[in-house]
Amino acid sequence: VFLCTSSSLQGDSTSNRTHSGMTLASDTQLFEAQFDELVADLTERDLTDPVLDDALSRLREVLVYNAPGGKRNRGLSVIGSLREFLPPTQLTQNTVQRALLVGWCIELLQAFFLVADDIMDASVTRRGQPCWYKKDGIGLDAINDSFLLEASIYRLLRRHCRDQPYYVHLLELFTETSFQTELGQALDLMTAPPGQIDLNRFTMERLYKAIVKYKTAFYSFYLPVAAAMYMAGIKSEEEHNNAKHILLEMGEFFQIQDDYLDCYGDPAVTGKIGTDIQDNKCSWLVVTALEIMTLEQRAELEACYGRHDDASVEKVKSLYNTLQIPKLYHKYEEESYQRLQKLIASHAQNLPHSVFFNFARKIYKRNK
Ligand code: DMA
Ligand code: MG
Ligand code: MG
Ligand code: MG
Repeated sequence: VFLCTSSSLQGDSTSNRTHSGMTLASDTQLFEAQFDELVADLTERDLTDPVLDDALSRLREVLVYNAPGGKRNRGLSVIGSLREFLPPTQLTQNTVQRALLVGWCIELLQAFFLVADDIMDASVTRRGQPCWYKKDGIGLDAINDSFLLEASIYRLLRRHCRDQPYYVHLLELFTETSFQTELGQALDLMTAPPGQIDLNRFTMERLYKAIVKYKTAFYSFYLPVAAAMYMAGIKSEEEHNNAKHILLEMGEFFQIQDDYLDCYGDPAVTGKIGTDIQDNKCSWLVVTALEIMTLEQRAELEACYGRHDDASVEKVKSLYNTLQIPKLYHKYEEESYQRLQKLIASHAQNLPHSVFFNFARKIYKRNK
């Protein structure tokens, strides 16, 4: 089922041609193909009590609406990284399938965070469709749906990885990473109380960097690579710390991009409508603006940040433009990439540099 003749997949640049003229399905295709299997796994196997039928069909709906449709960088980088850590001979079909499955677990963790995040941030769209809680008849029941997404991770890991030597490492990695993300979300939310504008709170070094490290960098960057490392039998704390050092730096930049796109991205491309200004968020844009603005501009910002009326939001945006924030962002992006290259050279040590460059290539200059 995973092996197709080259003619059936001609022109598909994502698949890999073998020397025998056959075309091997790409990891992306294998990943896609696994989703239905995983949904069936979670909703049709072992919980067969008919009284649960409605709840399980709700779970199916939640999974289908919220798990696919993203960029899948996190999910795909588990198998991507594992291919760099292990020689091809050790990558049996079962190993590949398990890496894809662990990748989906990361996508489920992401879906869990996003369903909740959209409620907390009062967002409207996600991945080009209404946020789950915004759908008719869903509302705050979405809170329980987010718990279902999280619980699904551990059911899948148990079913598919329980007999693997790295099982406990993966469990600890997922629970620890979740905790870190939730601490980051707590900081993010506490710094942005609705209606209480206090620009003095927003600092780059003390606050901003802590928020983004915890709410985004651990789960988006360290988690997928660390999972692949454990699957490849790489357990040493030193190796993990080296990888973490590089990946958290990448994660910080990724969230800075997310903040930039919240204001300057095209919703038709990003699939989401920005809310950071209205939500009084400690965003890279506002923190950077605060570092360079005059006292008059600061007073103006104080009067219109964290408000929901269009006129106030527009005033904040025009302040950002006056301060040439887009230019500063692009300069920052360039510098960040240079810094990352140095970091990879100095900290990757025994780890294949390609793991980090593959990831970096996907995120720098992104517009979604
Ligand atoms: C995202 O922060 C962090 C998590 C843990 C989902 P965010 O609210 O800026 O994300 P988005 O812009 O996607 O809503
Ligand atoms: Mg959000
Ligand atoms: Mg948020
Ligand atoms: Mg954002």
